[in-house]
Amino acid sequence: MEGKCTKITPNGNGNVNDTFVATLQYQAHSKKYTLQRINHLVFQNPPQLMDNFSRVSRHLQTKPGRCCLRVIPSKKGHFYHQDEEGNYWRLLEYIEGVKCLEVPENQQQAYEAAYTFGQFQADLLDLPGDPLIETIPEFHNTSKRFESFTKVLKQDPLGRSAEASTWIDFASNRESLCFALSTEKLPVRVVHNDTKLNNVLLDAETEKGVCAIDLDTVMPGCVLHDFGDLVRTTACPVSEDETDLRNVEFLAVIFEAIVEGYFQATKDFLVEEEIAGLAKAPLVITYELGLRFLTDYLAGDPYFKINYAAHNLNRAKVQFQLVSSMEENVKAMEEIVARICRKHNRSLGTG
Ligand code: GN1
Ligand code: MG
Repeated sequence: MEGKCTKITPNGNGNVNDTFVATLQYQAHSKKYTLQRINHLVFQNPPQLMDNFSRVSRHLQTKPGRCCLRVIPSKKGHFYHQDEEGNYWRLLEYIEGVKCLEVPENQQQAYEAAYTFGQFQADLLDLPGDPLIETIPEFHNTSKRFESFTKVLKQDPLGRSAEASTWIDFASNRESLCFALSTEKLPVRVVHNDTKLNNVLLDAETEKGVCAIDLDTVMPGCVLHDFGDLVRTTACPVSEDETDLRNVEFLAVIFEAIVEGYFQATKDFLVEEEIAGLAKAPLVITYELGLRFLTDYLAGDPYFKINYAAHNLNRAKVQFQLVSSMEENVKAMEEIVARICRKHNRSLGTG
């Protein structure tokens, strides 16, 4: 790769890494790249992370017709570059003609996002070689997240617990959700682990799914966490950063589109026990995120980037409000999953 970097502009709104678009000029041509600084407090071993990332990317490139994030190697031949201050950077091909959404505008977009993440899982069923490294161990261990919450709550280092008491009670009363999925009995597969709606690219014109992005947490895990996290961020009319809780509600019609899209891509490999968890997974993962935001707020915001003092508390409230709305819709969710299973001649499983 030759040329001179002529422009760098911030891009995206990730809560952990920093993302930029870098423009390189070579003679009369200019080309865009995605430049990212990896948060090495969160990801403690960036070289290992980039090993996972590049293995997944190269594997996806062997699948006919698939688009995926391609990593540009450094001059030293690594898939990352470490600067003098110890920061880790990576450069990715910039994909043109795409968009990503904070909230869906219609069911079709939700279907496409779900199909794309489902296909991502399907494509990685035959990833060759050793298992991927766990970039963040116990990432979706909800019980461990609950333990961290109770530990910080006990210490209450900034005296923030009084202000959050309603939501602390909400979280404490639902500890049973930590055990709702029995993930230890489910197959371990290569999954994405961060399937927010804005981590999937859609074609800007046709709105067909293009590819999953943000491959930092791709590692061995459970398909239900991917499914649940997509529902969490898609079957709700507002984003995680909403401040008016009256706008937070679970949207069953969007859920239905997600189940359709996800099932279309995964129905040939999901086992019954996985299918049996589809209706519960969104509740668990939404609760888990609520716990994580609340824990970070109580601890003084060491993990998620914030824009204002109570940002993480507000994020926690949104998640817990959505949990409440999902609780009211559990029956409807079960019926939708059952109906779509029947349509595809798959048995619902017993869990
Ligand atoms: C973080 O950085 P970003 O926005 O892609 C977090 C996810 C959360 C998400 C909530 C490594 O993802 O687990 O679901 O924020 N990533 C990590 O917005 O913790
Ligand atoms: Mg991420």
